[in-house]
Amino acid sequence: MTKQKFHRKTRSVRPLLLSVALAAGIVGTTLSAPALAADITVYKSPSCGCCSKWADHLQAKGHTVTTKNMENLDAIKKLAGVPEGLQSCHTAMVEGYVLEGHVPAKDIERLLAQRPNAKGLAVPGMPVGSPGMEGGAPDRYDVMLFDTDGSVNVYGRY
Ligand SMILES: [Cu+2]
Repeated sequence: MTKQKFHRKTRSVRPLLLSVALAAGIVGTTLSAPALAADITVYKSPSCGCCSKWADHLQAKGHTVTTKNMENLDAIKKLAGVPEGLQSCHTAMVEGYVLEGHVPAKDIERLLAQRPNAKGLAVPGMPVGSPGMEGGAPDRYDVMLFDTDGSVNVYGRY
């Protein structure tokens, strides 16, 4: 009698666990919430519209963005160690990494999951079609992984 009761209980627990996992986003790939929501600080000039659009893109992907407006970004880029050839409109920080320019959230999420030994990611210039630079015929562009020793490698291709 007691054994039968136990069996009945375990059978009903399984579907419950599955639905909890689904609700938490553990099961299923169609949910848009990122595995890890990151805190990203964006340094931009107050008049930069595409910088704000990039921040909107990150927020739309579930990340928390803090924006710091400043007239001159040279100091922050130097402090962050962004190589001159990789510079763009805005510079951002996330969990010890530097983000320069219109880096897609997807690559930031991969960076935070893989945690490579590097300084950060950059999308040099402002390619059309990158997040925050929508409109017009999209350019092809690369997301670059850069390090303090001057090494630069392709991290993502678009
Ligand atoms: Cu821009």
